[in-house]
Order: sequence, then structure tokens, then C-alpha cells
Amino acid sequence: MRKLMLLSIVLSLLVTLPMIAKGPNGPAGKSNVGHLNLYEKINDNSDDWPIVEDGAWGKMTYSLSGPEFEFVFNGHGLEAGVEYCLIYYPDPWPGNGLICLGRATANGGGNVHIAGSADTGDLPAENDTNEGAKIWLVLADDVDCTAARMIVWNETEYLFEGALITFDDTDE
Ligand SMILES: [Ca+2]
Ligand SMILES: [Ca+2]
Repeated sequence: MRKLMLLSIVLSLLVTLPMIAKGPNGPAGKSNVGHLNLYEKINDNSDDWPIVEDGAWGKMTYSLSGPEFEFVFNGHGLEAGVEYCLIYYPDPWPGNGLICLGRATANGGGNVHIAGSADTGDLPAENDTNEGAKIWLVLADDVDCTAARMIVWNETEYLFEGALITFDDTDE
């Protein structure tokens, strides 16, 4: 029995030591960059809406922590000439306290580019009923950025989160 214990200790050391050695001072360092995909989805009344195949989509690169939430978003397959707004949407409806991260009009090719930074506080916010933060691309006309809530719902025109994210605001 004792030999077995010793063996398991040695084994666990063998596994953990390289991980410790690789820590913050390792060659790659600890990345502060997150990647999130956004998708056009179908409301099939299930909890997890399926992604529309070959539908509109987007990709956001963002900071995982820092004094401000920094992001670069690129969307594709959208409606040319339509203005979109990238938001953090806290549940429940209508997303009271939502944050407008930035807005832009889709070009002739249906592409939209939104980049910037926002003092968001920690994401998700305390009153958000989700485990993580939902990032959506919605029609700019459907959101009231001053009142910080959604005013219209056009789910077929939006891009929804591929995953929930978290952000640590380091000066909050
Ligand atoms: Ca801050
Ligand atoms: Ca914080």
C-alpha cells in the first residue's frame, strides 16, 4: 500500500513539475487575449439555438483583463448599409444595464468592423443571470444605448454568442 502511495506521489510530481516550470515565466507567457465567435442562430424554442449553416458570423478578439475591455470585432455576411451595434447583453430581457461597445455600418460586401475599448466593469455584471457574459451584434436601431436596454427584438438580424465570456476589470 505504501509503495503504491509513493508511486502516485512521484507520478503526480512528474505531471505537475513541468506545468509549474512553464508558469508565468515560460517562453509563451500567459496570454491576455480571448477569442469569441458570433453566429446567426435559429430560435427553435430550445435552450440552445442552433447555428445557421453558412449564415452571417463574426469574430471578436478581446482582452481577458485590464482597466478597460479592449476588443476588435469583424462581422461577415451582414446587410450592406445597415448600422449594427456590438453589445454586452445581460439577461433577463430587455437587458437592463447592457453596454454598447461600439457601432458601425456594414459595407457593400456585408462586412462590419468595430474596434475600441470600454470601461465595462467586470463581465458578467453582478445582476446578470447568466454564468458568463453574452456578446451580441444587434441592429443599432433596436438598442437604446442611453437607457441601456433593448427596445426592439429582431432575432433573425442578430449575431449571437458562440460562448459566454468573462472579463476582469482590474481597477474595479
Ligand atoms: Ca475599469
Ligand atoms: Ca475586477
